[in-house]
Amino acid sequence: MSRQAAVMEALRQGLEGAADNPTPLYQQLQRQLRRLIDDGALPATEAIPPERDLASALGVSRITVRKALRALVEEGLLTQRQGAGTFVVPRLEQPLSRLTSFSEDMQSRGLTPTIEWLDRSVGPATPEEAVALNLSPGSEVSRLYRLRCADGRPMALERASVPRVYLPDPLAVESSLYATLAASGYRPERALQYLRAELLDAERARLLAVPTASAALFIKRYGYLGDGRPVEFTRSHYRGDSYDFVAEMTLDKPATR
Ligand code: 16G
Repeated sequence: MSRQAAVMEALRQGLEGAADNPTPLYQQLQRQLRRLIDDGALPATEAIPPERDLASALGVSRITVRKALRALVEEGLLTQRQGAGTFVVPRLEQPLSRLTSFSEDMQSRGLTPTIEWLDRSVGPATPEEAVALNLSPGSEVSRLYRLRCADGRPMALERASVPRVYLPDPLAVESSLYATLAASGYRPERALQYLRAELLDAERARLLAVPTASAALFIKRYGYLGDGRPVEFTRSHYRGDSYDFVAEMTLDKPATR
């Protein structure tokens, strides 16, 4: 069976009994397509079957198909290219061994990074920040809270805290935190990163343009200067449907005697 035929078959099975289901038909189709995208059954390189083929194979109207596809475009999972068809938006891979910035990661993939600022302020370190940044009580930190987008598509929410001695004015960061820190000689040279899965609350989901309780990767990054002083404490929520973090591993060589 060709891949397209297998996709149609999976969709047909997924929609069995759809008429008895109170959920609107286009939402049921949207859910089935999302499942196939998540499973990797629809590769990013191939156009998904045209609207009329989907409609006739599934026995639904073209309007239903169009609404389902449009909803997935709005979710950021599909993209429509004029004259070429509808494609799955590729997931982004980020190697875990290199200390790069969001701006650099996006630019290296030919994507344009943009920011929606949610907060840029200065204040006394919270107990969590004081521990993370090894600050004494009352020390000031600069805070940046931003929605990070790639080609206009929301990708991650990031809340960064930097000791004020290294970033006196958070408004100095126009786009890249690392570029601003590098300009004054304080770019992190080493970092520790902790990743865990989380479900997005309603507010974060709204900002990231996904349904409430969607999966996200919650990442804490502790960045250090060359001499070991902590310079960055960042907590990020990356959309789980858009990002793969990739680590290369090698087998420990047995000690030679
Ligand atoms: C990345 C880092 C974040 C850092 C930011 C700087 C992860 C999980 N997080 O998003 O800790 O603050 O890059 O990016 O990779 P910028 O220089 O573009 O502001």
